[in-house]
Amino acid sequence: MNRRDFVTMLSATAVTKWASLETAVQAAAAPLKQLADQKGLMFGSSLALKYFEQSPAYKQLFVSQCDIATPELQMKWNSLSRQPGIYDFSTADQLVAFCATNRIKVRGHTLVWHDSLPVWVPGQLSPVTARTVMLDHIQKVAGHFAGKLYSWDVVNEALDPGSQRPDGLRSNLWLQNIGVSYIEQAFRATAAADPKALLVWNENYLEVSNGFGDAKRKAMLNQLDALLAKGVPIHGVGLEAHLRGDQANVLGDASYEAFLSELTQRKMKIFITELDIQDSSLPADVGERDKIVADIYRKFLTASLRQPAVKGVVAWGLSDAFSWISGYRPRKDGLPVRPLAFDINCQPKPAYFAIAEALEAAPRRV
Ligand code: 9MR
Repeated sequence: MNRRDFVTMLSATAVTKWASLETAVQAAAAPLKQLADQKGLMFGSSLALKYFEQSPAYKQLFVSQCDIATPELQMKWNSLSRQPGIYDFSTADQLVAFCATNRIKVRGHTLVWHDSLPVWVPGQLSPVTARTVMLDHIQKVAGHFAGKLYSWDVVNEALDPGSQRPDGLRSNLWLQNIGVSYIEQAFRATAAADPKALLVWNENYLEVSNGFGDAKRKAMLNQLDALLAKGVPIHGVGLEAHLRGDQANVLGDASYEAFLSELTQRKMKIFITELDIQDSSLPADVGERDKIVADIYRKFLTASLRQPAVKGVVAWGLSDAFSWISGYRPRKDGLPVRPLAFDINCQPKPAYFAIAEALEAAPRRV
C-alpha cells in the first residue's frame, strides 16, 4: 500500500476517537523537506513566528516540513523602520535565530519593492535623494544580516506590462526617481553589503502562460541579458507562483518549461518562492475543490522540477489556518479558503500528496 492510500485509509476510518489517529496520519506524511533533500532540493514556507503562539501544532509542522523559510513581513521596509533612518531588527533577528536553531535557511525578503514601504519613504524620494535613500537602506539591512542569509530578494515585482513601457518595467517610485539603473545599483549594493548571499530578482506572474505572463517573460529575459552583459551580480530568479485554481490550462505547460530553459541558459538558479493556489472561485464542495487544487500543484511542480536549475520550492504558508488569501482573496460564499498543503488542523490534504509526488518524480540534482 503506498503512502497516499495508507493515509486515505486512516482518514476514512470511522474510529476517529482514537487519540493516535492524527498522529498516525501525520507520521505517514513524510516531511516534504526530506523528500526534497533526497533530490538535492529544498522545501520551505513563508514564516511568521506569531502564528506559533496561536498554534504549537503549526510550529511542530513547520519545523518538521521546512529547511528553508522566507519571512512573510519581518524584513520588509515598513516592518524594520517606522521613522527615517531608525531601524529595529529585533523581530527579524528572532526569526533568523529560530531558523538557525532549527537548521532552516532564510531567504531575505525584500530590499527594493514598491509595496510595504514605511510612510516616511515616499515623502523623502526625489530625483536628488532617492538613490541615497535606497542605497542606505540596502547597506543597513543587508549589512545587518550579512553572512546569515541564504539569499536576498533584492528587487521584488519590478516588472509590470500594465505600466505600458517598452522595457516592461514597473513604473514605481524607484524607477521614477532614479531611472532604470536602480535595479543594477540595488544588486551591486547588496553584493557589497553581503557577499555571501545569493542575489535574486523575485517576480510575480512569470509562471502564467497567457498574454500578460508572456510579456513579463520577454521583459525578464531582456533585463537579464542587459544586466549580465554589464557583469551585474544577479544569481537567481524567484517565481512567486501565487497560482489561481481557475487557471489550470495556463500553468505548467510547454511554454512555461521553455521559459525555465531560457533562464537556465542564462545560468540563473530558479526558485519557486511563494507557492499557493487561490481557490476563491472554485466549487464550494471541499472534495472537488481540494482535487482541483492538488492537480494544479502536481502539474505545476512536476513541470517546474523537471528543470535542474530549479533549486527549491517555498510555499506561502503551510496550513490553511494561516494564509494571506483568507484576507486578500476570500471566497464570495464566505467558506474558508483551502490554498495550502495542510488543513487548519495541520493535517495533510490532497495538495500535500500532490507536492510529495512531484518531489518524488523530480530528477536528482547533482
Ligand atoms: O502575505 C503577505 C501579507 O501578509 C502582507 O500584508 C503583504 C504586504 O506586505 O505581503 C504579502 O506577501 C506578499 C509578498 O511579500 C510579495 N509577493 C506577494 C505576496 C502576497 O501578497
